[in-house]
Amino acid sequence: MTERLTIAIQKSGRLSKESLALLNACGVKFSINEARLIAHSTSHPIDLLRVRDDDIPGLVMDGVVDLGLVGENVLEEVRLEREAVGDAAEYKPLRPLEFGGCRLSIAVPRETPFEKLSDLNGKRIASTYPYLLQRYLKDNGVSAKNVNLTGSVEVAPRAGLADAICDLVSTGATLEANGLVEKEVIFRSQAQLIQSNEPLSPEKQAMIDQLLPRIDGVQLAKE
Ligand code: PRT
Ligand code: ZN
Repeated sequence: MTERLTIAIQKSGRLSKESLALLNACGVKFSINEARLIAHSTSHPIDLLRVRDDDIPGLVMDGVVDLGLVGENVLEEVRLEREAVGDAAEYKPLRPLEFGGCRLSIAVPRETPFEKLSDLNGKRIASTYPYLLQRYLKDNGVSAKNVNLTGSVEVAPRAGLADAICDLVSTGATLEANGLVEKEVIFRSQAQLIQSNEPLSPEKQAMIDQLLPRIDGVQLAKE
């Protein structure tokens, strides 16, 4: 029996379309059934696992899947969290991917005076990225409190839950619409292709060795 390479991608969200399109452009074809977690390639012995983006780093780090396509923001946040609790947190970075670009930034309400990062000392900052945020604050000698939210971070100051936020920004329209001003970029991100650290069979390795130059070709052609 041929071994099947498994790749985790985001099921539905900002990375889904481009993840599938990249694989497709590399000649790896799928016919997706929206209701299914797994999609078998119609052209290669490859299976897609379609999951929430937050689950992708852990699946790769635990060796449950061979490859994953995920935003570096989520990847690094999960890595820091797993490291902190002693779970496996290793992976092989294979390629930066030319989509999913964004930045994780600290923003404050328009009317809040803010001159320097240390103005946040003793303040509450709402975020979905507590580990990236705390690492940045610590590196810069600032001590602030995390208010951990899984969504609606941008409304936290108005709701009286926090003094500032730390959230992903791409165009800046969401900050603007919520009366917030971006003050400090703490992490720049794009999607990345990663591999599990587990040893792979020669068949699977051969498939990856074939896939990588194709990805390079597709990305080069786009430039
Ligand atoms: O359901 P699942 O957990 O899989 O999806 P999700 O809702 O957690 O993630 P999703 O689909 O929103 O984003 C997936 C990944 O896309 C992120 O982890 C980033 O790597 C990348 N990405 C790129 C972004 C953005 N740009 C982005 N702008 N992710 C989120 N946003 C959000 C941001 O949180 C804010 O609410 O868009 C809003 C800001 O956008 P602007 O354009 O108004 O600045
Ligand atoms: Zn998510």
